[in-house]
Amino acid sequence: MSIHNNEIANMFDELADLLEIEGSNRFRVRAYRNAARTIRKHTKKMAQLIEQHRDLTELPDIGNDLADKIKTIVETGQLPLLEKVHSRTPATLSQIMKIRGLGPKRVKALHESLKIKTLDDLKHAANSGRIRELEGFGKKTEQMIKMRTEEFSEAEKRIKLIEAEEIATSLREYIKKSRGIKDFNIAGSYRRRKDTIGDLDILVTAGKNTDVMQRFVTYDRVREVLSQRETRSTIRLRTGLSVDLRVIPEKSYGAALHYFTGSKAHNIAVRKLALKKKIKINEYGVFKGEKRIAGNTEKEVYAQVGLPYIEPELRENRGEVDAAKRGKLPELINLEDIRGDLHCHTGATDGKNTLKEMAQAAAKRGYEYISINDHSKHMAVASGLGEKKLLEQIETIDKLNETLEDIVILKSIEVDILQDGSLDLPARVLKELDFTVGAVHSNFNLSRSQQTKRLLHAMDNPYFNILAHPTGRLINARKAYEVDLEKIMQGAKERGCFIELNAHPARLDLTDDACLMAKHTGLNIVISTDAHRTSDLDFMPYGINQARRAWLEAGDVINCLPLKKLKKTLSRK
Ligand code: DGT
Ligand code: CA
Ligand code: CA
Repeated sequence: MSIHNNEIANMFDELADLLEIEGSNRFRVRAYRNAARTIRKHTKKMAQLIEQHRDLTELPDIGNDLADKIKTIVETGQLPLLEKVHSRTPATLSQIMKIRGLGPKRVKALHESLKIKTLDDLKHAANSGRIRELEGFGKKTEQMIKMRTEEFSEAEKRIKLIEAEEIATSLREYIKKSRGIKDFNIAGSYRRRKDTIGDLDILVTAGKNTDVMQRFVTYDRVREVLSQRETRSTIRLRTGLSVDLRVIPEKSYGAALHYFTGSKAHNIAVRKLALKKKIKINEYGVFKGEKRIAGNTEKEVYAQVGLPYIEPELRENRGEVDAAKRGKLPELINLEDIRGDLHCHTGATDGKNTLKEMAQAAAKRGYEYISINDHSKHMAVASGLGEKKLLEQIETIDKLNETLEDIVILKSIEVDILQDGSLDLPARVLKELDFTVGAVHSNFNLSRSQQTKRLLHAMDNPYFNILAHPTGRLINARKAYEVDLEKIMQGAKERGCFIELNAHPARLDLTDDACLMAKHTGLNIVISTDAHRTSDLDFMPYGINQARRAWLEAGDVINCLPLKKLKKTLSRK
């Protein structure tokens, strides 16, 4: 089983946190943090490098000792030093360190004087007024801790889909090695491709002598086993994520998959139909009286209530059951429908690759076009493009396009929308571009009406075409700014502009609800990755997930258009 880089990095970060709390030498602490950063950023898996006998000490900040530790983690899933530290200092303290305003000294004091180990302990202590009594804390700090603990547990409850995928990939490899394993699937919100995940719901079928449950509860990344029974167990992983595993009889697999995929609201709507037909649907099958009439596959389950198969992304009780009944389900967009990426950066600003590298990477993904949208000056990226530099880039692209055979680079920019809604570059240069993408990177705190006015004003500029990451949210890190999305969408439609569904798995800030709103407004969208390096082009599936959850079809998304039509669609004439 090959461990994901993020999981290795998390171990080093946790080690650094705990050592820091223990008052360890700060150079040592920093060495582990730097290693974590190197590993997290590395595009190849450490496991793969080791397999190829590559010298890990060639990586920045990795010396012999760290290289050995990485090898141990890859081979055993464990870091012995971290285990040793755990015997002295509870692992949960590293979670408490993540609360803004709580550094290692304070966490240490809370642990030593108040025996605080977990977030819950911390919450209780703050609520009962015990923290203010501690030296160096006071009433204000206690208030701050109380507020931030609540915020934190709210955000930490759900993790990003991409994080769940990293964890699920390792777990899948491990579980699939169990004796007698047949089917394997992850149901729940994970299968419905929600942008955040509460927990994982794994379903398997297996032969009689399977050891899958035993393997599951002894997985090396388990923090605690929350419950263990013959056909169902729940574990909590070191990352804090909990995972259910259910062993299902083969004849019930479809019914169980349907039941545990949810959503609950969708299941209820389907069961209502069943009730009318005097049949019963549960996780074991479809029953008429005592007689089991279906349950092998999901398709069978739906067929029993007179419905065609409904894609998991649609199962939110947002009208899908009714649409299915009337044969009006959408033909959901697929990754293969995408013909290009319309928001990408290069090393000219804060990207990591050259124009040519980005273009070739897009061609490799079968795209017809890619646009380059480096930042304008105002965004305070070290080298944001001013007028002169942008004109140079335009010239370079024109030349490059003459040499490229299977892809066209479109000339564009991610121009900053200033506080008053004006753009960071003059019309005389914007008109030289194929199209303009605009975005907000400052003044997130304007009032709702001011922010709305600002964005509408930006779209008044005749060269403006696409509003990028229109709400600015970063999952679990930054809330969306206040803006009247309905007005923005209406305004975009009237002006012939479009809005972006940013596929970056930490953004996806046009939520499924918002994408649905766009569809109802009759406003087409663009799905873009905001790639800062070639590998980021692979974020596209996250955008597709979100779009599918919003019922979008290829015809609702303009980067499904062939180049000629795209150009025509983008021209505001
Ligand atoms: P999550 O984990 O919060 O991201 O969301 P889900 O949808 O994965 O929810 P979860 O893990 O609580 O349950 C998985 C599925 O199991 C859920 O989507 C539908 C089904 N389920 C759970 N509890 C019930 C229930 O009480 N009634 C029905 N009909 N279905 C349930
Ligand atoms: Ca779940
Ligand atoms: Ca669950």
